[in-house]
Amino acid sequence: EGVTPVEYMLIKMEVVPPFPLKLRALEARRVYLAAATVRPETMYGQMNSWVFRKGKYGAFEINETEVYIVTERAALNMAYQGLSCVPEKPTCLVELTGHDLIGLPLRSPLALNEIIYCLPMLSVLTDTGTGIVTSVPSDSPDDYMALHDLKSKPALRAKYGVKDEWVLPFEIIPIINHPDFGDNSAEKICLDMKIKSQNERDKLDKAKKEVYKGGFYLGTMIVGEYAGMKVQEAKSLVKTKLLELGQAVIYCE
Ligand code: A2H
Repeated sequence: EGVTPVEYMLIKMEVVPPFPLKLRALEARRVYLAAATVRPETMYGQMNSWVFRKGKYGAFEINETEVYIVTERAALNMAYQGLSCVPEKPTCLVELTGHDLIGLPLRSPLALNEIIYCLPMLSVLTDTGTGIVTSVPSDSPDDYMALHDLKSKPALRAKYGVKDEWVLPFEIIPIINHPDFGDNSAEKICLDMKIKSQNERDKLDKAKKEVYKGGFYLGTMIVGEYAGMKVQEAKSLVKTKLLELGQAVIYCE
């Protein structure tokens, strides 16, 4: 653990009813996958959410009406930040694995796609954030390659029980113009660096650093109500808006 805490936004990706059997007991509540992000301004480009298939998750009671699906570790941290029914004590209503979450239909704040699906990504860590990641393949090389793998490999979809309709209809939406890499910076850098799959960890870490540098300081929003604005300015405006609308919360670790 670092000395300086990392501040994330937890994006409330609402699970759309009817719920699968495992979540049936929660049908009277609002249930969210709580995805940790440091880039709230990219939420317009959400294409799916990611979980670690073998990861352990739980559905935790946040208040009388809301339930967040996160790792147990995150739920404990959250309980010390006012994000639990009982102070300092997480209440798990249902134990889940990543596998149980794959295929859940979600409605996510700002996403231009009305319904997106929960899918597996190998690089999702269960000891960082909430273990739930929202996917923005236009601007995140990790997200781009993981979605590319699922789209281009029918055998991989079959292996993880991913249905074609959760993946194939989704076209990447450009949301930010990057001074060096254009409107689809994740795809551009993955092509330039000849990254072949989500397993190329070292290359992907490099790619991530490279796009982020210019993107944050010099990138320009090209969709949404802040189109035309610099990413750096839009970021705090989007953050405030999501908090005001109750569509996201702050979480630190
Ligand atoms: B970011 P930090 Cl568009 N496992 O959100 C793996 N990755 C995780 C994670 C976990 N458990 N929890 C969060 N993340 C990702 C958007 C995004 C992100 C874009 C571009 C870059 C980027 C859409 N995915 O992150 O090292 C989440 O992806 C680049 C660092 O814990 C989160 O923000 O600070 C970021 O990593 C947090 O990384």
